[in-house]
Amino acid sequence: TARFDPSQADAKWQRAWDEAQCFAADSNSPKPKSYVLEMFPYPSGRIHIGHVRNYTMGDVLARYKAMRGFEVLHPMGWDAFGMPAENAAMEKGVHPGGWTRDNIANMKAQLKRIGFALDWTREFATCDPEYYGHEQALFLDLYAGGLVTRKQATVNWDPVDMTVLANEQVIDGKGWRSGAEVEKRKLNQWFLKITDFADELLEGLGKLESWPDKVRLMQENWIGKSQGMELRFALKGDGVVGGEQIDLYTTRPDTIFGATFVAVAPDHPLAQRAADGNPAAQDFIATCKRGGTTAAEIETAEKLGFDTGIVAIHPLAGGDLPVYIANFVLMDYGTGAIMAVPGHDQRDFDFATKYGLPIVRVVAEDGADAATPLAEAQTGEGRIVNSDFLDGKSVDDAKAAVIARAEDAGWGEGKTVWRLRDWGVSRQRYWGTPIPFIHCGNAVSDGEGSGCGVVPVPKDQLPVTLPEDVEFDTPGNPLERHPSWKHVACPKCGRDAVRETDTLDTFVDSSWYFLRFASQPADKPFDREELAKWLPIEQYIGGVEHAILHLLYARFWTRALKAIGLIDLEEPFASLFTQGMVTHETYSRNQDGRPVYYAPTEISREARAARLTADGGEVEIGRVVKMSKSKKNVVDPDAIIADYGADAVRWFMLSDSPPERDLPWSEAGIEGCGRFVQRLWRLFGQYNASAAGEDITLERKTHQTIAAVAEDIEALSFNKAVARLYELTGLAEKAAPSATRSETIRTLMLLSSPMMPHLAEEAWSRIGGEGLIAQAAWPEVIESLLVEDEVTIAIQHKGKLRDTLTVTKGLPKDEMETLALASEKVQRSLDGAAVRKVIVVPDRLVNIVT
Ligand code: ANZ
Ligand code: ZN
Repeated sequence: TARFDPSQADAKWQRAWDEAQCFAADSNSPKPKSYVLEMFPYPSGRIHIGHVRNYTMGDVLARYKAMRGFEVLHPMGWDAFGMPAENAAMEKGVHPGGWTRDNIANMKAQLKRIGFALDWTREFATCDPEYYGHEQALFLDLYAGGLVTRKQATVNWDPVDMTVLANEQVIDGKGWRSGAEVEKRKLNQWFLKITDFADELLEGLGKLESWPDKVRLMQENWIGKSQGMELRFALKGDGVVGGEQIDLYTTRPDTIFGATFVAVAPDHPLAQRAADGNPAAQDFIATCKRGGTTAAEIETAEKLGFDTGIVAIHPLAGGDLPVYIANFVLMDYGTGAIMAVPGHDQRDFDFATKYGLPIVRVVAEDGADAATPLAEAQTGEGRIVNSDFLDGKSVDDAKAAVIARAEDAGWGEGKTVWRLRDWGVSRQRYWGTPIPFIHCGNAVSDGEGSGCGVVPVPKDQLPVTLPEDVEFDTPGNPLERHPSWKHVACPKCGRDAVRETDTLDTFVDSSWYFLRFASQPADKPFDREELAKWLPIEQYIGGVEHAILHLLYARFWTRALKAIGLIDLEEPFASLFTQGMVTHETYSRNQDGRPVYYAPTEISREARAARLTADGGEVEIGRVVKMSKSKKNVVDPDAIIADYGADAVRWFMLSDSPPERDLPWSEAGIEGCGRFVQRLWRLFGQYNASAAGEDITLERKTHQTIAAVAEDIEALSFNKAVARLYELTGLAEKAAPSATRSETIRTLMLLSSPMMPHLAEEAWSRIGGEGLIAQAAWPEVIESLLVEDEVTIAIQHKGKLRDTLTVTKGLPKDEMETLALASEKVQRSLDGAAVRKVIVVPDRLVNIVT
């Protein structure tokens, strides 16, 4: 037979699947349902190899599930709002919508060329007014349910781009695009009350057994439940009112006798008061604010402090503790003020060392006592020392004792605090879902001072669509500048009012898209009964970079929608899989101290060196790292599909590396896959329906492979499934023609079809297989062929081996005995002697005693 030609076969079968509507999920099907989903892509321009790996895994599972008799929902769409579209608008003068639509068209064509079994009838982009209109409706429902608030929040404000920046967009205190010094501003922002669900979201993690442990742990840390105590120290000093107290939060009340000073955040009211009329304090606070804003940056920054001159009184020991302003204390955690215990907290230790404050040991680990000096903070377990009535207690007992004492005396109580903050969803950007509210009053120019305030857009006026005619030539939010868009009549009183010009964080769009995939009525976001048919998602697959935010937000939306009575689901993703990255070495040359990278296609690679094809000169070979545009170590999916065909690329994505590990791209690897495609094709060509004869060994191996590949796919161990298919292919190649061999070849078509669907379809059609292989059933396993079911047993008489017999494994004792006694050799040895006893060891031996 001729070579398999993907350039013909791929397109042909993709068309056949489309025409047969093979992958359109029917929610009315009587079959059991299975919802397989990969994280939908951002339409940045091109599909990259990471997408290909991600979607290939989901595709194999979806195709396999369909073969197992499930009605499979495997949809695809576009996470289409966001900053890159506006950046493109600013840089290239194109409209964000047009840019996005073009990218979607390109990327969709790319996905089609890989032959994914996707239900394109359910495709949507989050920038479709229909989709974001339903999102606006849900936002209003959440508002009505008390889960949306508007409050003042401190934001990073870029004064040049005139926009709020996320923490990640502030680099060394400067805006990532403008390079301008970022200011902290207090602005009214919209929030979703995720903190109402902190406890549930934490508890729920315990039930997500099919999630990777590392992802659960990351979410747990992000939610950050901390059991501690809030306590109050009395204050004295300049400017302090009599009886005034300061609120502190600690997780270590047991160390209270080790507290040697108090520290407050730079934006704590007490710090503000100390700065009043004190230029040195003002300078200090300004310095603190210039530092990075993330918790990680604050942790690692050098400790800085300013003595306010205010003094706090220790509630148990009675001594004076100076109150410092400290850069490592955060205003929005706990109470924004701490009792500092340098002996047992490293931050406090560093600070005390720098400012010459006392360090007192109050916990002694094994081998230490009250007098053992501290070279660093002791943060482990131990017995309490130097602590009056707590001496000798364990850490836990001492915590309880201090809380009890404080609650009695009224200066403190046990308290749980959370690291999780409400989710600020306001973005001062154009390319996002408009937040469906109208402001009546304050900003109105009709002379009237006040109006109706913040008014929801009536649902029958949704969607609030984005205006098309916007300009990106000036910084700031185009919605704010648009001449007419924001001016509307107040839905309540009819007077002039203005629309909210903030749009929603794009993470909102991806928090419920999986619901809309399952059910798409025109008049509402989803239909509850339809959702119940498909959800929860049986398998969700995506990158670990979404371990925290996207997955937590989606879990929160699901619970929030349940709380307001819209759905019946608690957790959207029954099982989660995070795949590894596709990696490649990098090629670069040093130019003026900076690396200039070259693409693999520009390189000729030798055993130890790499040369730039253009000039033949050597380039440096860098480490094997994630493929990225900036390092140019990317391969273009289109190019490799053109070279090797979709099936070879799919096969490569599944081979060699376990799916959770990184997959190093190699030219040799993809070439090997291309060769295997042809090898299978040759074997498929040897199918002969009229071959006769049995081959029990091959039959056994075939059924073992059917069972094992099924297990591997269900466990997402694709590389193992691939290895088994290699093995069976090798055996079938070597086997002599027989009916069994033809059956094995046919089975191989079915088993390989989730991975190499085009090749399998082509082979299937040539042997006259019924219908499309994509719709064929997974081969039945004959259970009895799974076990190596014959064993050789020994038969002894008078301590000597008289005969061996091959019997079925697990043969009952009495049958073994009967067979043994029936042996001619045994009868000869017995020579008529009376049998006194027969000892049978199952599957091993029969010992006859006379
Ligand atoms: C006294 C103490 C002694 C503390 C000790 C720790 C160890 P987690 O567990 O992460 O919740 N803290 C409290 N509020 C803070 C804030 N706004 N900014 C910075 N640090 C703050 O951390 C709680 C601990 O972090 C608290 O317990 C407090 O220091 C500090 F041996 O109080 B501890
Ligand atoms: Zn009004």
